[in-house]
Amino acid sequence: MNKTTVISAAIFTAVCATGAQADELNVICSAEQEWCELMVAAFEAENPDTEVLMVRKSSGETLAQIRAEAGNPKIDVWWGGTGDPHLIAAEEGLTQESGASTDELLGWARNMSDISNGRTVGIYAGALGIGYNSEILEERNIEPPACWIDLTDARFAGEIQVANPNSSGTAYTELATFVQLFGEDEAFRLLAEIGENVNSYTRSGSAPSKAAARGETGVSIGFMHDMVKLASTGFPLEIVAPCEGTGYEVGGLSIIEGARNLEGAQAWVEFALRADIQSRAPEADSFQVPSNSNAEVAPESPDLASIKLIDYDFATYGSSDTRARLLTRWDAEVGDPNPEQ
Ligand code: S7P
Repeated sequence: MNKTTVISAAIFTAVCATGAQADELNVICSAEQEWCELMVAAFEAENPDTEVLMVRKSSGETLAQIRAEAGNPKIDVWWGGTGDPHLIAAEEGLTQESGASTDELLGWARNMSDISNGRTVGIYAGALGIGYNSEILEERNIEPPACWIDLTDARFAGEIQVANPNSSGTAYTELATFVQLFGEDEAFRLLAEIGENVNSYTRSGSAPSKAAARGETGVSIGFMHDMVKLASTGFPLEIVAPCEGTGYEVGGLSIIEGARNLEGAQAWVEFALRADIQSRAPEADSFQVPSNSNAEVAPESPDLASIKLIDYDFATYGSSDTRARLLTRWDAEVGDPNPEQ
């Protein structure tokens, strides 16, 4: 090979390398890992010129990261996780209007868009509940819980696991649900009493039900759809819709303010709101109720119409001040004696 050929080959390689370079789309995903991975693979299959770099993080932790990176955002789009922190990010100007059409979406999903002036939108819904390991409770001769109030009973000493609301959107939904069901002072009294029975506050919201399924704890608090996933794979996990009523989440989807790949982020939003894409969630054993009215609802999905749901006030509990105040009070009056690092 002569000198000219070597130079041409080098230029050709460089041009090819540049030409083939994929656009990067940085996604932070707050749903379960399996579903996050399915979404990434499906998006890349439709958009071969985009490489999706995805990180999975709990909702409260994601809000903290987006706040910390506000001056120099590393993330383009935040998909999944409870809606309250998405609304707070919108209120704080950390996310931007996506321009997504909400025509096919159910009312509770459009509501998130209305509250946030189009900065977040609902992608799924799911109700909060109690899970228990029937074999463990039977072995220990403990009567299963039917109501939130039962969890304050001494028979559950050391048996309950729940997440920390500072890091977990699930646990923040629980905190906000208690305040709406019982009034603020009574809610904190009950949460502190339940705290006497808690063996561990986890960072992630789905961890307690996984632990209950495996028999590492008797009782968990979490989203019912996460429990369905475990029960449907054969674990002895029973699911309780608490007698007093319960709260629910609307999972959020937001584009970060200052996103480097805005076009890619907008494409992700359109993709994630499509009925055919939402209908694929059960392939990843995710059983939330989809927000697109034309998406298929898995037979395993908890029937929200048959659960006594509160009229969850997303505008109030998805506001920065309310969350900060409730978390400060939770730290002072309930608290986690052994926070996870
Ligand atoms: O995908 C399961 C799920 O329960 O996880 C999300 C949750 O916010 C993430 O976990 P954290 O509680 O740790 O924040 C829910 O949105 C979703 O339904």
